[in-house]
Amino acid sequence: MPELILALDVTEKKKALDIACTCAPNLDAIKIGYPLVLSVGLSIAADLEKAGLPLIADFKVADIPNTNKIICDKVFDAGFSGIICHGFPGMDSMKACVASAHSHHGACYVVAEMSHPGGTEFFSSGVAERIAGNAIIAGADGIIAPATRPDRVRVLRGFVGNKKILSPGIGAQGGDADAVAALVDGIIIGRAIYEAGDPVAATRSYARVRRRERE
Ligand code: OMP
Repeated sequence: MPELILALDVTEKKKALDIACTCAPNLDAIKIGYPLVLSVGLSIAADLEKAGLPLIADFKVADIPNTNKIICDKVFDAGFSGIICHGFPGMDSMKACVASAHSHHGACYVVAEMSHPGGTEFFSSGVAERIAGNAIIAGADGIIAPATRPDRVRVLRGFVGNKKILSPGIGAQGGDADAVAALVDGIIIGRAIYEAGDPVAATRSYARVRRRERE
């Protein structure tokens, strides 16, 4: 039963809060990142508390361990309960994110393979598999894997076992929720919801997928 995670990549505070609060009953979490935080500030995390949902910070953290720790500590202190980091900087960098997340009772997700067409340029030839495996060794709570390539999600599942797979790329990027719902723990959807004429109806349209049991 995958969770439905809204990628709230809007750049206006009022719009962000309106969409978050009206769609919240049909969502499981909200992911925000650079578009919203650079537009309105990190304090949006506190503002979004009224939506009553877990907040995942998508900063795709990718630095040396010390800088990663500082970034992650700031994120969790601001009220987030999850962080997304990159795995390519290495095990020590990932571990710094995981340690910060767990010391704040939060979760850390590592990007294993990206969903856009260019995502196969460097994440191919076994790199995604290595990142996924290392993410689990580092103690991460899960990985990000592309809904645009369900076959790759299947392969990556073999490297992460029962850890979570959160999967973006549905809708605007061409991925099909039905094709990955049985394979993943969370589907991440942005434009198909926040650019819809009726975001609440768009969110509700995924209720059927949220209820689906894993095969
Ligand atoms: P939409 O394409 O509008 O549904 O948004 C997808 C969201 O997932 C955006 O916030 C992306 O930054 C994010 N995302 C990807 O699209 N692909 C990835 O490989 C990884 C992410 C992510 O880490 O969330």
